[in-house]
Amino acid sequence: MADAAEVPKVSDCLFCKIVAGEIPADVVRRDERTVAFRDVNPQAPTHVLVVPVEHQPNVAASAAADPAVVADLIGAANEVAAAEGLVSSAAPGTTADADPGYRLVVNTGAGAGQSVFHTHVHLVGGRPLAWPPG
Ligand code: DGP
Repeated sequence: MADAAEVPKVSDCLFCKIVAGEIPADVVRRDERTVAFRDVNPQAPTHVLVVPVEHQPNVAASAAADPAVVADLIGAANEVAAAEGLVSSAAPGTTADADPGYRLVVNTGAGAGQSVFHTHVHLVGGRPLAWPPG
């Protein structure tokens, strides 16, 4: 893997520009391989996007190029969830009040609602979340 500083950004990619600091964002976590920032159009009290530094158009491409990045994204999302108070010490499966939890969503493809074609994981939480999603 190249160092983050050596990874070429895709010049017209919005999230590459956020990763590079060229477009402002409310960054809540950053390491050498991932950046997490608040969604500009939040759908819940916590709505954070976790993106890889290395540009790929979607999670399938990221997994093909570097499978470890998928674990990096989920690990980073869980850390942000904990920082947001969404990770409970209650036993899994207890009531929603005791274990409010969070949801990770990875829209993959325009038909699934993907609108920014740089891999990203939505971390959503802080309110009751219905299933199935829309
Ligand atoms: P998706 O539809 O799954 O590709 O999600 C893209 C998300 O990106 C969407 O929830 C809105 C968010 N978004 C779009 N533009 C910006 C931006 O300029 N800044 C931030 N922070 N979020 C953005």
